Amino acid sequence: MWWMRKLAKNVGLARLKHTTSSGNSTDQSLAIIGVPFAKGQSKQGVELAPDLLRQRNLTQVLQSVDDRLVINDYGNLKYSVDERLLKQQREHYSHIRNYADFMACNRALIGQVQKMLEQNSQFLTIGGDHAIGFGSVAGHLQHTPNLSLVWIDAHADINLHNTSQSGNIHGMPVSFLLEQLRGTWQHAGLDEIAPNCLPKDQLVYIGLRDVDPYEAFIMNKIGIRAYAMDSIDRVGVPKIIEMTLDALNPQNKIHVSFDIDALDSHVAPSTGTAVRGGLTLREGISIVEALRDTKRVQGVDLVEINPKLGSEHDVRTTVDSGLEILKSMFGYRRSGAWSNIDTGILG
Ligand SMILES: [Mn+2]
Repeated sequence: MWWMRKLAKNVGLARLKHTTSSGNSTDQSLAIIGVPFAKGQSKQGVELAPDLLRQRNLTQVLQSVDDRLVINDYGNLKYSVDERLLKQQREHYSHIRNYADFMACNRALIGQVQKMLEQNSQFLTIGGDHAIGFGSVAGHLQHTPNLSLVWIDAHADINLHNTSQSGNIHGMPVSFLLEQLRGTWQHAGLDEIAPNCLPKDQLVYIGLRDVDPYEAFIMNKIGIRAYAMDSIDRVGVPKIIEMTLDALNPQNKIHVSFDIDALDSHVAPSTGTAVRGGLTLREGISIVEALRDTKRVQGVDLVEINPKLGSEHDVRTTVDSGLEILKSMFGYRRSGAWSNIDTGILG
């Protein structure tokens, strides 16, 4: 397959760059990892998204935004489940579906993200369901402890093992990341696999509109900044962006975890837990543009695109929306850009 050939080429390139880099190179390089993980929820199909985005010319689309960006596609993540994790699942987390798979996949992703950041200036993780947000952000935190997280989503994904109604672990990844909730996962060995965690004041949610009662309680109790759709309606996206950036430490790098269901189901219908009344595509683009313009975004996730849900047209619409978000995230300017052209034309 073409992307595997490209992968082999790019891995060679990344190594070369890594070994010859003087350490202060201004080269921008973006690592891409696909994580075809679907066991955080119950619908099949979300595991097809990484390869579908590649077929829809993901790298070419990003390259067209910035021709100086070096893009290194690391292919799709592989993992294997060991007996120790199955034992943990049986003993402590039996009501969570696929806990052992979740942990095995995220452990592998934590290592992969650290490796990619040693070799590249930025990375993009493509899901899969949002359960992989744990490994993607946790890996980022192990490489860059001073990190801020913007979680753009219809859902808060902050359930605990004892508050989740469904047992679907894609509704829990944030609780694995937060310093203040570590104690609730005492059997998960988090201090061993991801000792650096996120302080609650460096997390901002944008786009919420379907939050469980226990999630709302937890967020309120520990004081998490969340701009749900009603806040956006009251003050508008520009103000939400301003408040988000004011809240985050300006010295920190930023991780943007973008769940496609943050967008309204009209522009992103092919997703497992679509909710009406979400962000318009323009609002989504405005938000990621503003984050990008800080020049501090170092890690991005795009998750929950499910090509098996909806019609062919629905799938195309959803993938197109995802690509628009990624384009803006990695440099596309709606007002035009001239940094790459020969400007001698006007004499
Ligand atoms: Mn989510």
